Amino acid sequence: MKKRKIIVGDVHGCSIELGNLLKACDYAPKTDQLYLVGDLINKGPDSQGVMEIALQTQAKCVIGNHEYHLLRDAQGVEVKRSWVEGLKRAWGGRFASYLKEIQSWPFYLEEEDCLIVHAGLAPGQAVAETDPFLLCNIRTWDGVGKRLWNHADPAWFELYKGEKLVVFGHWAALEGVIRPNAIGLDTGCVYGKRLTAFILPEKRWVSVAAEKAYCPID
Ligand SMILES: [Mn+2]
Repeated sequence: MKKRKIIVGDVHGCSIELGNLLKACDYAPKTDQLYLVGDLINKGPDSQGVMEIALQTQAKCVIGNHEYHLLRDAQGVEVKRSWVEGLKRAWGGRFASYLKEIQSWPFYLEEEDCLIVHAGLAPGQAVAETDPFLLCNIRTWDGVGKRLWNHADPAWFELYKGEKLVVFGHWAALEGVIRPNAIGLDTGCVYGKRLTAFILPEKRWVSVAAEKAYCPID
């Protein structure tokens, strides 16, 4: 039997809500495959707990902009961000193994019925040839990919004409996107809103309320 896909938006350290959401989906490892659309870590209270759930469930994950910065930091190619130091302290001896796990994640996952990416696609570009930074940061499209976030530009998914269903996260302010070929799953859990899953093949939305607002909206 084919497993259901339970695809979950930006968790950002909200391990309690992730546990609640899996229960609300009746998640069972024998019948379901969990996917996480990136940004599992940072901002929220328990990035370690989220990493543990990802490992225990053998979730398929893609890299979000927060994991991207963590990896760049680990490679020494980026100015240190204070939250990375915080995670190093919080994760202690587990930092190296979590880092290794995150390094194994791709920037996108192409399945037979959907394409999973953290932020989105560049209109008109093949995903395999798109800059990974763009895949985990884009919100809007300026025609060339220089500005990835500008109120004057259209959202990337308004220009996306592909038939393949793209499932993404990253854009919490939209509180979810439902289009025939694009599903946005960041519903702002860490900001006190909801954590959301989209289940395939049934195309069902399941969401649970955040326990609290862990972080101000930036
Ligand atoms: Mn993000």
